[in-house]
Amino acid sequence: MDEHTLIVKQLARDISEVENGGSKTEALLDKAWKSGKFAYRIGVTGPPGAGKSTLVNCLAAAFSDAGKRTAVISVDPSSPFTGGAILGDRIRMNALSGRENVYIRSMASRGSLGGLSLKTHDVCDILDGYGFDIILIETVGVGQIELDIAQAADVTLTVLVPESGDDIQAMKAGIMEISDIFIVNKADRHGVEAMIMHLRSLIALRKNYSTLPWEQPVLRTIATSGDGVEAVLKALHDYRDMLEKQQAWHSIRSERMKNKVFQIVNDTLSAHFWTPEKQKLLRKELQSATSAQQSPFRIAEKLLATLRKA
Ligand SMILES: Nc1nc2c(ncn2[C@@H]2O[C@H](COP(=O)(O)OP(=O)(O)OP(=O)(O)O)[C@@H](O)[C@H]2O)c(=O)[nH]1
Ligand SMILES: [Mg+2]
Repeated sequence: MDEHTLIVKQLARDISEVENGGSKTEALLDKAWKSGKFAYRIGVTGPPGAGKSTLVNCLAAAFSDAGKRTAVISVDPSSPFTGGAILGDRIRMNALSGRENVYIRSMASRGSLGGLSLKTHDVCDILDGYGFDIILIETVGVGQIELDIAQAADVTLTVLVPESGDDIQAMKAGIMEISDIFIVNKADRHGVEAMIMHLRSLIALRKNYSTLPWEQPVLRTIATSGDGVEAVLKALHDYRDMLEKQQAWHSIRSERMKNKVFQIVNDTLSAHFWTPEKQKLLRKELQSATSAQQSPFRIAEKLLATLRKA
């Protein structure tokens, strides 16, 4: 087996280990952080079928052509199975599979939605450690979980289509806040101008989406033919430039680090706290809670009081 194949196999194993929360997770993340390398993380979100994968394909090919080591992660929070959508992505992604500097991976939720965005962070850290320059993270849909996943990224692209009016209506605040770049894909269809105007008017209404000096651009693409992809690449480049000039490139990373430390400490404290005895005490209190006319605060108080005794 050649060296490249060996590295890719090792990478796949490392990612699986981290995804499953295996015993080597900490050691792998230590090693990744030691590398001191950071990829540019690009989140791509938007409603089902908007053309996210087709666009990600175009972007990955362009980055790869420019000599950038590029990873594509497609995260599907809607299904715990490696279902049709991801299989479809895989087939289309085959256009990239001959390239040595492109790595493709899909992640499914396996039932626990909450953990998925945290896992996505860890997988990105592993990819950092392997020296990737670019990580494209595709998530289906426009729900809260997808927004969380998108926020694992340095920059978020929202891909819409001329018919996306209802999706925007449903998710208006979330979409407007997290999107750094808007794309109206399927610009070969009727209604593209109206959608662009609609987005621009919403952007104009939301003056303070970010403290960074950045105006959310609205770009049009035809991902199937590659039309408009150059402008998307330029916007991604400009955004990163802006982050670096504002010293935000580092503050994003330290903010992520802080969140991770909070999460580790909270998980550890909570795991220590919920001993079998405390769980038993909780069950006992719950059984008598209604008859004793207690609020949850009083039960929590009793449980926490055991800390003081300890
Ligand atoms: N007409 C037209 N069709 C497009 C364009 N971009 C993508 N498509 C088609 O739209 C369909 C969905 O594209 P995908 O790239 O799979 O969309 P997606 O957003 O990744 O879909 P999910 O991951 O399933 O949410 C495919 O049949 C694409 O060929 C475009 O610009 N114009
Ligand atoms: Mg897709």
